[in-house]
Amino acid sequence: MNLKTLTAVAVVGLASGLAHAAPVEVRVTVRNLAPTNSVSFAPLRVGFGNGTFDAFNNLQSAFLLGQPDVSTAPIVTVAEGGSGSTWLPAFAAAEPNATIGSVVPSPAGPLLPGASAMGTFIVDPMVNRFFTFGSMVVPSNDHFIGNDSPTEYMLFDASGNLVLNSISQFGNEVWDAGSEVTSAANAAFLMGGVNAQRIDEGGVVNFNFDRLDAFNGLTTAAGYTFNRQFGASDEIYRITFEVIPAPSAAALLGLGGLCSLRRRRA
Ligand SMILES: [Ca+2]
Ligand SMILES: [Ca+2]
Repeated sequence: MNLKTLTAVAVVGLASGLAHAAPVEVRVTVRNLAPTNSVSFAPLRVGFGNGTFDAFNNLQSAFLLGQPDVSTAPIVTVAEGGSGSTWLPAFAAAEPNATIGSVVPSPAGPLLPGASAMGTFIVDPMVNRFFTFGSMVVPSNDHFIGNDSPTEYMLFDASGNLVLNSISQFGNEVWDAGSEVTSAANAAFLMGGVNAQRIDEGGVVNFNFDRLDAFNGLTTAAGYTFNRQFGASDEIYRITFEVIPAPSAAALLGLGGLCSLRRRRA
């Protein structure tokens, strides 16, 4: 968020008095903690919401949420393509006041083992107290990480204070979306894999990570030879949250004055 936006946010906050909590800027950092040559992750799709948007349930087929078939179901766009192309709009439709977006590595691409990425989001901490996420685990056909319950991760308490600093994902928290049959020929992030091809699995969302062994010894799109390695209790991914302190109102008004001064002189 640039200075002008910050100033505008502050002025709106001042004008509306104390009836609404001021939005806060939240920095989200993600880290791939999987062993070298193990899994990579697609950009993290995130939503700060009121705890109602729910794209899947354990042991049920992926929710369609308005899509014509499972191949474009919101959690399946995350799990099979890493894109969130229907997950993000479905979130926005379910919760118009939610803050949604992505944490994308720089340069854009999969988050390789050992790498980290960061994004910042403007969040109303009184209204959008819950955090929901999804990211494709690659190489795979339809594996992902994400929260089943939309109220599992409460970021802010009723007063708007940040009460959750990090979320860890362990090996046994990797899901198979049950939407696409495991096949190297149709896998994402694999040399020779054609991700657009799919064989419908007709299954349910279920915890599974050892099916990833189908790709052991194969060359990934990043050039490394895949080897799953991690076990059920190994932390493979971590999301951390920080509220970026806002400058005081007086400081912001001072900065606003400075900006006007500069504009007048320019
Ligand atoms: Ca659910
Ligand atoms: Ca599958």
